[in-house]
Formats: sequence, C-alpha cells, structure tokens
Amino acid sequence: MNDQNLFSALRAAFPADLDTVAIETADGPAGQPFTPAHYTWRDLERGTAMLANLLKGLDLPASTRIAVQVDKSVEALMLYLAVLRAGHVFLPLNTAYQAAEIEYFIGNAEPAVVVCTPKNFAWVSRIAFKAGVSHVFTLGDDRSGSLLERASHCSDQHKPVDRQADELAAILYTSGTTGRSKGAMLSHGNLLSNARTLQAYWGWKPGDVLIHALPIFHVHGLFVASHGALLNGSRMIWFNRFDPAAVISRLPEATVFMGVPTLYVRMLADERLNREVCRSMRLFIAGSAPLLPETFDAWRERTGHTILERYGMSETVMLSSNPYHAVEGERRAGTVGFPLPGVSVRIADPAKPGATLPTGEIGGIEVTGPNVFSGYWRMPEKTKEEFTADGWFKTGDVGRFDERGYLSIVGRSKDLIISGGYNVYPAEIEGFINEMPGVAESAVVGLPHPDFGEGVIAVVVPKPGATLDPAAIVGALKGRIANFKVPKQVFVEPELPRNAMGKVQKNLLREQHQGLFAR
Ligand code: MLC
Ligand code: AMP
Repeated sequence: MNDQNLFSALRAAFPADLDTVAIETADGPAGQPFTPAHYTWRDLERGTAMLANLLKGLDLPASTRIAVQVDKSVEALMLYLAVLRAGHVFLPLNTAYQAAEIEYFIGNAEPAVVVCTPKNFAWVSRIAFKAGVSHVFTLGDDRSGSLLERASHCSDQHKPVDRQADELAAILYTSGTTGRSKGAMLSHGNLLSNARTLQAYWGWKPGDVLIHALPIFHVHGLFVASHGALLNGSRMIWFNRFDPAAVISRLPEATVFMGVPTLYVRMLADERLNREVCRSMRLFIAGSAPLLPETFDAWRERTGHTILERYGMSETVMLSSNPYHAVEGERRAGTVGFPLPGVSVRIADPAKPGATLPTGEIGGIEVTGPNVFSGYWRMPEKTKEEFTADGWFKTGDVGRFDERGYLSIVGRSKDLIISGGYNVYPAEIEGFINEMPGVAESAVVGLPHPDFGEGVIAVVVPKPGATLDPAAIVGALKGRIANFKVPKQVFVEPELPRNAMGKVQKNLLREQHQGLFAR
C-alpha cells in the first residue's frame, strides 16, 4: 500500500530548490549573544534523516513512543519530524512540567526513548530509568546535548518508514476533569487531513512567510503552525520565546501569524504595533482560548486586519474556523466560525441523550471527521465515555449555532480553566492542595484576567484548629506542579459555599472574587 506517512507528505512539499531558507531564527538561547541562524530545506532533510537514523540504530519496535521535554528550538522541531520519518510516535511534554507530572507521563506511555534538556538530565533520567526507559538523550536550545552529538555520526540518507493513515503519529496528554491525564492518540491521517484542509481553507499561497512564536509541545504551535508552513513549503521566522516587541519588529517580513489571545493582548500593549508594520501581513489567526471581542476590535482598529478565530483541541486538531475569503462571510467576533470542510459538528441536547438541538439552542458540542482521534492511550473505558453510541466525540465544550451557521462556544461542561492558552484542571490542583497538612478542602476557579484570559485562584478551608499561610501553599505548589497551574492567589476561608445537594458552588466563588485581576 502507498506510504501515508505524514513526514513524506510534508517532505514532498519542500521547494524544488532545497538550498533556499526554510527557517530563520529570530532569537536564541536565553542569556547568550544572538546571531540569526538560517536553516535551508536541505538542512531539514539532512537533519531529520540523521536523527531518524539515530533512532533506527536503536533497534526499537515499530511505533515506539519517544517522549520529549525540551526547550523550543529548530532542532526540537527536526526531532519531531525525525520521529515521524522513523515511523515512531512523538510524545511532546510541556517544559513547565515537574517531576511528579513527568513521572506519570513516562509511567503511562512507556516510551523507549526520552529526550530532555541537559539541565534536567539528572532528575528526568532517574525517573526514566526507574520506569524502564532504555535511552535518555539530551537536547539544549543551543544545539548542546547527547542527541545531536550521537546523530552527527549517522548517515544523512534515510528512506521514510511506510505508515498507514490510521497508524499512530503522536500522543498528546490532556488532563481530565477527574483522574489523571489521558493520552490522545493522533494518527498520520488525522494530522495530514487537517493540515491539508487548513492549507486550502486559510488560502496558504506561494511566498507566504509564517512567524512561529508558539511553543511546540501543543497542537497550536506543533501541528497547526508548523504543518501549515511545511506543507506549503513556506519560510518560517522562528522565535524560541514570545516577545511582543521582537515579533512586531519582524511583522514587515511576514504574511501569517498564529497566536493564543494573550499574544494579541501583549502586542496591542506595545505602541509600535500599527498598520505600517502589518503592511505585508495576509492573515492573523487566533485560537486555543476565547478571543475577547474587545481584543478583536482593538486589533482591527490598530492594524486594519481582522483576526480569524478558529477552534480546536488536542483530541481533534482543528474543528471550525471563521472564513478566510470574504465571499464566504465576515469574521465574527465571539464566534469560532463554521465547521471545517469534512468536519461535522452538532449540538447535543443535555437533557435528552442522543437528541440534537436546533439552531440557536445551547448544548454540548459533538464532532466527527477524519481529524478526530481514535481514543485515549490504554484507556478504553475513558474513550468509550467520551464518544456517543453513534461515534461522535463529546468535546466537553458548550455552544450554539447562529442562524448564519457560525458556531459560538458559550461555556464548558468540563471543569477547565484556560490560562494564556494552557489548560488547567481544577481537580488536579485541588488534589495537591488537599494533601497538604492542615487543609480540610479547597476549590480552584478561574477569574477574568486581562493578560491570561483566565487567572487561577484557590480558596482553601483549614482543618479545625489549623492555621494556613497562603504564601506557603503557593510555595509548596511551585515545586510540584507546572508554574502556569499554580494559583496566582490563595484565599483561606472558613468554608466553601455549597448548594442543597452539597456541591461546591464555584460560580459563587467566581462572583465573590471576580474583580481581583481587574486591569
Ligand atoms: C506563564 N505564566 C503563566 C502562563 N504562562 N501563568 C498563567 N498562565 C500562563 N499561560 C507565568 C509563569 O508561571 C511565571 O510565573 C510567569 O508567568 C513567567 O513565566 P514565563 O514562562 O516567562 O511566561 P511567558 O513567557 O510570558 O509566557 C506567557 C505565554 C505562554 C502566553 C507566552 O503562556 C504561552 O506561550 N502560551 C501559549 C500556550 C499555547 O501554545 N497553547 C496552545 C495549546 S493547543 P512565576 O510566578 O512562576 O514566575 C490548544 C488547542 C487549540 O489549546 O485549539 O489550539
Ligand atoms: P486542549 O485540550 O489544550 O487542546 O484545549 C482545547 C480546548 O481549548 C477546547 O476544548 C476549548 O475549550 C478551548 N478552545 C480552543 N480554541 C478555542 C477558541 N477559539 N475559543 C474558545 N475556546 C477554545
């Protein structure tokens, strides 16, 4: 059968002249003097071949998980591509994750290879070897580490391993409202079909240049942004870190930018953002969290560009998008547009299982399409719970269609906070707080935050006779969980508000504290 490896499709889109620039770096390792590096398409071809040969030499079974927790760099992107090329499964991990989180992911996914930053080698390798991982390599954002050293001895010729569309390409861990994180299994076909759909829907064209300023351990930066540019043979201006002033200074050379709403809010706060710097831009895309209409309006006023908001998730890649071409409609603030071609979206009646709701009514968003994942890694029960009997995936988002077919997300049935584009599950944080000495119970909620969209806070109830120090709670959490999950503020209160059924009324806590992060 024909090779359906996603890497092969991306490789086929490289320009004929492999000696033109594919990626130009716009910043470098933190704290070091910066000289821009230019990676040609040939560099990507050779670098991914050498890394794929390194993996091949390890004699791993097909579809082995390769877990990667490294700072963003072009080499880290090449590692992702090499894993696809070698026919293995990429497992990206947020660099903010701490030991307890990494221990869980490695224990659950059972990767044969782990790649971490040189500075984390001691603790990551201890966890990995204890879990039976055979190989731990290091990769720094300054090209340091054992991975590139070992790959430098490998051949730069490598034939991509044949993969079928339904074979696994990546596992993305997403936290659950109850219990531990689940690994969403995405196939070569899920990712490639979505990338092709977006290439057409967003009008990617020759000469496009993408500013890549998002992390590459989640859907937005790794799949939507990178695949978009690679599948179009387009050059990327590559930021390892988001810096609003630096991004604005490169806009005049670019045509496409993608960001979570916080990136737009931060660029708007810089007075150098104006129509002139955006003169060559074709498209600004936002997603991963709700874009406030005030940000949408302010951006249009300042730059003359209307942000295109789209909606997706780890389990499905992209689901819906505001239109690119004006003939298909305007881009509407507060909506996530139309279902993408090939993707079906319906609104389920929360009161009547199996029934769907008409236009205008609010219910659970359910989806199906070639982009939808096959299930959670080794969790058949969880997978079953999240799909309907007729095979639609329950997103956990709540929304409605308007009379013109635009989808709006109006809430979430899952108890989830999205802060600066990162998901924070209150149940997980509450679990850590409740284990602390002197704590009777806690409730974690998100409040409107001018920078992050939502900011995390915790309300903690002490055990009788115990005294709790909010700063000590924050301090204890900092070493244990990713920093973006740590509550920005902790309140100690004698009790939590409950309804007649005994359920904590988080809406009352949100109301009580809502102005906390006001501008
Ligand atoms: C950083 N901090 C955050 C935070 N990011 N706090 C809450 N929420 C966040 N998102 C805190 C850190 O804990 C730290 O606090 C302080 O800010 C400085 O950390 P930093 O790392 O220097 O922050 P900064 O570089 O400013 O990062 C902000 C950011 C980043 C917005 C650039 O969060 C980011 O890149 N977000 C993008 C996330 C993303 O790509 N999401 C896509 C998911 S895919 P302290 O107290 O520890 O010093 C998806 C599907 C889809 O959702 O549809 O796309
Ligand atoms: P993740 O699990 O990190 O992939 O996050 C996916 C979730 O992000 C979705 O289920 C939505 O709740 C949210 N999301 C993504 N895009 C948007 C958007 N444009 N507007 C509102 N929420 C969004």
